[in-house]
Amino acid sequence: MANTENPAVPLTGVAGELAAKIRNRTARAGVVGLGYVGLPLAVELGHVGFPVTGIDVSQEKVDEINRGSSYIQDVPTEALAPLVQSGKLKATTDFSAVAGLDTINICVPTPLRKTKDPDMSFIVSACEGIAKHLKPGTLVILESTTYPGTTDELVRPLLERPGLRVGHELFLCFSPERVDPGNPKFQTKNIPKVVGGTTPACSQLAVDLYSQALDHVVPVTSTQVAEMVKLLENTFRMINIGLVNELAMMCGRMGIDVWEVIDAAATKPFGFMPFYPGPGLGGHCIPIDPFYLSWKSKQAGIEARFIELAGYVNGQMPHYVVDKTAAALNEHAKPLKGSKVHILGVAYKRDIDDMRESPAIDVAHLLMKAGAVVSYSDPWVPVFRVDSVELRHVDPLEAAAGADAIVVITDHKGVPYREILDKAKLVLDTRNAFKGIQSSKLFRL
Ligand code: SAJ
Repeated sequence: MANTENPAVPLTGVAGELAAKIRNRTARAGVVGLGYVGLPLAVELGHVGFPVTGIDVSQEKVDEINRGSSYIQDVPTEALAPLVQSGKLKATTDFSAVAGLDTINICVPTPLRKTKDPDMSFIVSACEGIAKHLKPGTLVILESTTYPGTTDELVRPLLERPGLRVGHELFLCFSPERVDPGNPKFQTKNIPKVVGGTTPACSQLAVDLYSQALDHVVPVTSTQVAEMVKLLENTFRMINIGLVNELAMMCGRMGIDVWEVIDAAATKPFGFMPFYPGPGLGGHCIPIDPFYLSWKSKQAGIEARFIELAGYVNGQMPHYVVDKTAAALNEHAKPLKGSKVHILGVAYKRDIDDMRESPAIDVAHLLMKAGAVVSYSDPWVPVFRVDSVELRHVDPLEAAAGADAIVVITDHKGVPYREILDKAKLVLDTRNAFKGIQSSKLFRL
């Protein structure tokens, strides 16, 4: 049971009836979007007894869930299967299921367009599907990361109509998803859940719902605050990564070991949080979320200069890595053109299989454009497509001896780095995977 900070708001009428169903866990819960956010949430709600209906546009995902099989790394099939077999959790592509739901969590993607503008098409499509079948007495919570104002300015008009007034017959909230794929310590159940409602009754109902399934619920006073919380969290990371990437370039010019600098700074027991340079910014959150904020702040007449600058610096890192590779090969009198360059690790971060926005894609593209012959090893990623070329994972020890240069892009655990260095001609380490190891063959960011 969660500890909630705010005293309960007295709920009567439609809200009171819904609150009762939530508190006795007979409320029929719906989750729209069954990805790395939606499926774990659906399982947590099912685990505490709610009948759950997952809705997704992918028939393949729906079929796999209804077979009791999980396609999400953080949701073991052993956790999903019993819920499906008992009938507690089912999935469908049919939005008419909304008519039988009391609560609906919207967990659909919010990518960026090529123009770095928010792509709201998934939210709009989900809301249009929901609106067709929405009944009075339903709680709708948007979880997709988005700009402040989305819930009240975009979602509310799509769902609200006479007899479905927000705060009366319809209850609308925003709650940022904070899922960190692959995190062994923090998963959906034990990550504090921020939630803000359009009205106090909306907020209270969402607090009641999350409190049944999650360990800690953090109510805030509006949907805009809740939307902004998530953007601050991830913009904070993106800008600080940009700072250390710029510091790495400075240290490179000054012959200072940036990794040693950061490790020593991290001994400060207060007022400092270490971030580490790398080959660029990958993933589905950090490179994207801040641009939702800069887009909205531009409309408010404020230039988000930190975000734009950090975006530029982080975007330069793949080029910086390729320049460092060329410089290292130059030490061996080898041009980049025609050299065999083997990449270690292509997923966007350590110990996961996710390739979204991975800097490895940019680095490999730039290396190929410069005429290098690129190969890679990544135990998590069997196939790596770069431009029109399909590369396949090869054993790093087999590749090490034949490569003119090895470039560490993602430092997965369990890779024989020491043995690779012994066999390699030269190694450029962009992740400090060879921490504490000195070798004339070893180059660092
Ligand atoms: N990165 C660096 N240097 C760093 C940290 C990260 O270059 O010091 C790179 C990573 O290699 C990766 C990218 O930035 O390419 C993003 O890394 P991330 O550690 O931020 O991982 P994500 O993208 O999975 O971010 C998620 C976020 N979770 C949510 O949005 C719910 C983020 O808020 C979390 O803080 C982060 O996981 C986490 O802490 O693992």
